[in-house]
Amino acid sequence: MLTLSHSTLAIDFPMPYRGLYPSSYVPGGKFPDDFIWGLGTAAYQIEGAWDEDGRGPSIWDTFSGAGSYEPNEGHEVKSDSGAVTCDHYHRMEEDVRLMASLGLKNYRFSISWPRLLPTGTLAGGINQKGVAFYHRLIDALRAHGITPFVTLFHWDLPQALQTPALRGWLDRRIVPHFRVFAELCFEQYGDKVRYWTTFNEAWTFTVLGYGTGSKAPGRPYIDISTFPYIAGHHVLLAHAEAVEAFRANSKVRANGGQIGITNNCDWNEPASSSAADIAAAERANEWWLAWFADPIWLGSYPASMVARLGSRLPTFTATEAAKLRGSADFFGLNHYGSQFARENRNNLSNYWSDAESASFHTADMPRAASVWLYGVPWGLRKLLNWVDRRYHHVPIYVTENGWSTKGSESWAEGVVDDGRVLYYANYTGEVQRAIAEDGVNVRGYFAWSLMDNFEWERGFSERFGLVYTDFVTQARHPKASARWFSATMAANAVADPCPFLSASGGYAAAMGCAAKAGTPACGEGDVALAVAMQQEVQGAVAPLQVQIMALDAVLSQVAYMLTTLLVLVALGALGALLAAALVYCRRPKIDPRYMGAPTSSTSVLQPGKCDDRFDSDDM
Ligand code: PNW
Repeated sequence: MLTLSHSTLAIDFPMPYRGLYPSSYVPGGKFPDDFIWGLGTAAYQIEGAWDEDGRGPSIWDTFSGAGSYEPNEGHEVKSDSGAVTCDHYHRMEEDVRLMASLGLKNYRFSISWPRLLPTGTLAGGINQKGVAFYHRLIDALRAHGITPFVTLFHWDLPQALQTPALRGWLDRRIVPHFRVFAELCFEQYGDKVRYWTTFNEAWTFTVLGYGTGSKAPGRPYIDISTFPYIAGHHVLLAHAEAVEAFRANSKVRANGGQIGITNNCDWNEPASSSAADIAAAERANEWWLAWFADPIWLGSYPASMVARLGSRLPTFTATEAAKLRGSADFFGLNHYGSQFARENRNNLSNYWSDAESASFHTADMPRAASVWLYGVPWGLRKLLNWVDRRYHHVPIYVTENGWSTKGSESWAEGVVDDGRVLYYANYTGEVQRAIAEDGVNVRGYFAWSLMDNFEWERGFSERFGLVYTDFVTQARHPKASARWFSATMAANAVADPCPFLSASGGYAAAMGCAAKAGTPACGEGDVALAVAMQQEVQGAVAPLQVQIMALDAVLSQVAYMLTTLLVLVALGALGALLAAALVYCRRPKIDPRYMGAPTSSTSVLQPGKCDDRFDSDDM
């Protein structure tokens, strides 16, 4: 049993903290007995069936170009939309069986608002087939012993609520519409679902959806100076309304329902120990996370934002602030990577410069396939500590954490995901330390994502899944990371990554796996490369030497591929020969003994058999 005492565990990290990756690593850290492990998805990213069974269009259908819609200019991978994606709508039962086979006990997913309310409102009618779909999903999960964690809004706003007449989250009139949708969900599923979150990542869909336009709705609804703050304000008001409805609902009350909100944040680490940089990093964290969390847990926007933004930041009435304060039972936190922050004074009026903080990454931060994602495990521990202190030891669920690889990977390549295994081993290790050593109240951890899916404006060009999705055949292939995660969930402790790493990837050696019994042996070249990668991080080896070793590894990779090709060609030739021989042998033959007139008891044409031309019947 872990004994945690918050008051005695006020650990301050050195500032700045220069962590290495992987820094030190001790697998095996135990989690509290009631710790919740899970995997997550979002409706638009996996369901497909965008225009089936009465579903209405969402802003992501129009943004990504489903059906005959023209993709928005902010949508990067124009060929990819969410029209089909993982086809989960038709493969739901099979996917739930897959989850059960991984030993999953908790599953986070979202409900598609336009599948329930095709025009977003009750006036447009309730789509009963959509309602039934989530009943079937929830029932299937429960039948497999999997607890559902439901998100009401994961970005797929009904298109009918994003028009020139009602401009989505920019229009205050959306608040009651969201409340009605939330009430419908509580009424339908409240007796079966205990854990709810109102919104997923208000930061992302307000800043990127209404600020830069790289997410829906994008153009023409963007203005980086004011729109994120206006949209964010309405999201907060809608959250408070939904929570009020939740707490008034007898079904969810009888079921012991809990509700929260999921916000996201990278960790911003001060670039130096100067007071200016420390303050700039603090502002960067406030502009990202406290923006949405302070009103809920502390009752007002952060003072730094109020001071800087003036009239660009809407204000809450006393009644609204009171309704918001305390409107969450837990703190949902999505976190992927970290960066350094330094002071950057300016007079601009732009979300990105408003915090007067400039961010940068260093060479020791490994990069994922997503341009914004730099793996820095210690950043999560620091962020958890920051949330714990600012929000008075609030119960935290890490609702997303994950690592992306390239969409072009074949399934054979994709399932060997050393980088992801190590990302998770390191990040869950930091969560474990935040709980056991720092006393942070972390209740659960959901890895993102169950399977590769539609990665928003990046389409299928990035894979975040623990299970590989073949988007042509719709086959699902669990990756090494899924096996590692199963082991971790089962042990309720960070599983040793060694048995899950490929022998040839280089990481196994860097992690010291080769030295352990029963782990994959690493080739010598791989060991050298892995060690060089480690030393490069520590500045001990000139980068050129590392490049040469990397080149060496690439060359051996090419040699390996060529050898494989040769073997395949040889096998092909052998196969062709065998086939020819078979055809030759099976050709119709005339037995030499019957070259004369056939008799009634024998047949002229014998079915050919290579080594058995005359069997006993013929003698
Ligand atoms: C989250 N950023 O999005 C979402 O909740 C998921 O739906 C998504 O698939 C996942 O993370 C991976 O992208 C984010 O730029 C998108 O910092 C962008 C950022 C953060 C989160």
